Amino acid sequence: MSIYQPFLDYAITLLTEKLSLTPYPIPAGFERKEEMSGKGKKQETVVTTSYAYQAPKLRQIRAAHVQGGNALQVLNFVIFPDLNYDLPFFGADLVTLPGGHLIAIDMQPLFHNAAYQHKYSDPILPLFNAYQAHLPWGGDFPDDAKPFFSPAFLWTRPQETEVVKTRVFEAFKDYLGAYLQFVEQAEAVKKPEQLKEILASQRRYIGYRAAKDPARGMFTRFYGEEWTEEYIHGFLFSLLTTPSR
Ligand code: DBV
Repeated sequence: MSIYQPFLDYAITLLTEKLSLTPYPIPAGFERKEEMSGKGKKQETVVTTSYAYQAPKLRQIRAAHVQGGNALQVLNFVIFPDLNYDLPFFGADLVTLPGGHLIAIDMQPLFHNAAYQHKYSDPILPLFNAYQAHLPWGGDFPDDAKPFFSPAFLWTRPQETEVVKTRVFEAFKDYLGAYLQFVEQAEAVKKPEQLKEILASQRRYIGYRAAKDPARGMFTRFYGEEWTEEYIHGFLFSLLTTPSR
């Protein structure tokens, strides 16, 4: 079984319990994609499955799960709030490649000011500090990505798979639980000025992530350019207005 299947199962079960989840459309042909990759003994089937839901206050909850054998496992899980809430994004990028594991978990901020940090980062700092003691900072990451992370960004490159299955899984659960508390407390924004800023910030985030998706190379190799660009722009990072509910 994939290392990240329990993460996905946990998240979907928890969200189903706590929220009124309904399906969010996945474009045809993107629910599941499977291709053979590599040659000879190194041949592996790479399967990518997609999951998507919506809930009150949350316009898209979506996951992409890539399974290509022991040395290629990815779970990218993002929650995009409705455009009339100032909630951060919940972002988890859990990546296992031949070189090791790469873990990014954060409540990705819409704004960088003291009030926003006080509201959405400070409450997470105790969790962050507790986990960082065991999950050391993962080192450099792209400068232009920095505006999209919070002071509670858990970014680490564990050597041991066991650490992913234990500490990282615990961190994922705790961050997701804390996120759901924010969601519960969140109240709709009414001020037109603020709504405009939220929309602009969500656009910046989506634009950046679609443009700089670190999985672009991998997906293009496995599934070709056309599929990959459609998947990134039409599903992973898109600002479709959700169907009315
Ligand atoms: N990353 C995604 C999606 C993925 C995915 C949708 C479905 O956004 C996978 C798959 N991330 C993925 C893969 C790699 C990374 C790396 C396959 C490895 C790429 C490689 O080594 O070839 C956080 N993810 C990374 C890196 C970071 C993140 C910082 C290292 C990139 C680097 O060093 O160049 N999460 C990622 C990120 C943002 C975020 C960049 C920006 C806002 O939220």
